[in-house]
Amino acid sequence: MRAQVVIIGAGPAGLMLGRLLELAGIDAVILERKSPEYVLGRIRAGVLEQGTIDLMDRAQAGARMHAEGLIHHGVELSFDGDRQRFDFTQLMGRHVMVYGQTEVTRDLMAARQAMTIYEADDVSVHDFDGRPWVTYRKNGVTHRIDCDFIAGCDGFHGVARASVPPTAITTFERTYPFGWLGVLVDQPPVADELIYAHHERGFALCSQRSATRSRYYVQVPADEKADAWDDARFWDELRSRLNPESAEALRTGPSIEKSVAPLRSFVAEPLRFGQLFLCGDAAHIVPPTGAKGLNLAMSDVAALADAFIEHYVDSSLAALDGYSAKVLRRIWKAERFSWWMTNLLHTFPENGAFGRRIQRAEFDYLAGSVSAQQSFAENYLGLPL
Ligand code: RFL
Ligand code: PHB
Repeated sequence: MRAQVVIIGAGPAGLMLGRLLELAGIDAVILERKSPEYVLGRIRAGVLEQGTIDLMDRAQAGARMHAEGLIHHGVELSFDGDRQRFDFTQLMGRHVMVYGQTEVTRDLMAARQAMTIYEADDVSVHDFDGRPWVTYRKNGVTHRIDCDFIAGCDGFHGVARASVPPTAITTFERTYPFGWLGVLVDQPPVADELIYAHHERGFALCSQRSATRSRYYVQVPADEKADAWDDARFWDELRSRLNPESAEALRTGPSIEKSVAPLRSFVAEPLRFGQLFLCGDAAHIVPPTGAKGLNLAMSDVAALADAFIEHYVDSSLAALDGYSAKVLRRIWKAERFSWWMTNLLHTFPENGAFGRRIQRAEFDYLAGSVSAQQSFAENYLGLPL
């Protein structure tokens, strides 16, 4: 088989890239290791920046998002029970949308007309410095696809980045000694807007998926197992980290999903190796605190799709040549913001009493300075593409 572009991974990055290319008349095949049901079962991001909303519209996949997504005009930060609301509309004249990654993925799957090969085993990339080809195994039979380009949209543990010779790639990484234990529950959210809370016992986040479904997280040690937390223990811990009014308003119930996600900052450089390009979590990871991971994946995809279109339509390689440097500048800014927000709100016992006082001073500065609030809002809402 032959295709112009082979995309590895049918997460949000791969599906969006595939959709933008098919709308431009470019023949792109997606290879995904898991089944569609498995991909849709992963509960992840919940906050979409305007750039992501616009991209869903460009992909002609935005109708349900506009009907069901919740527009959020602000967010609350709370520090040891003291609350500060950030009014996005007033500070920046913009907003975000709460719409689950699962739904984004479902809408992109439904919009796609071209071929996605699910349950493709042993995907491997060949000769990406020359004329690339990709092999995979399906139902025990090995297949080969010859192509012009390969897009590695296969997440942090994927095969694309791992196939690059170590001497050709530099990686930058910070792991945090904690993760987030997340719970999904069919109960109305504790508040209309998201609450990011710092407490001596650790960070907590109150998020939501709809008027009747909520998503909550608490900071736990990195090696914590979700099984060690029955629902009662989770709700008690979450309540203890919130301000008293929110703790009182919390509506609990049986969890419908519970999992621990590790926190990591990671960037690979460059993001192009011959005819192989990296996009999304295959290229970078941010801790989820700034709600940037999915949005950053989407902004990589927008740049790469435009570069492929420029190549096939205008016969120009300039945008493909510029892809890595262009997106890395934006990636590092999102890394900085996610790292900063993680440092502000989590408990780092190793930083001691001095570290806590600095965190408190940072919070007080944010609470008291309109310029600091604007800077926060500008980053949270998403920097320009
Ligand atoms: P994905 O979603 O990991 O998809 C990669 C796909 O590639 C497949 N794959 C392979 N296929 C074929 N062959 C192989 N060898 C393969 N190896 C892997 C996988 O099965 C998968 O289907 O990466 P992508 O598309 O780059 O998307 C990135 C986002 O998923 C991620 O950045 C966000 O979920 C991060 N994130 C958040 N981002 C936000 O923008 N806002 C948020 O509010 C937000 N909250 C979160 C988050 C991530 C979290 N976790 C679990 C890490 C909250 C959490 C808890
Ligand atoms: C979520 O709803 O899952 C979510 C929201 C905001 C974040 C991270 C995760 O910063």
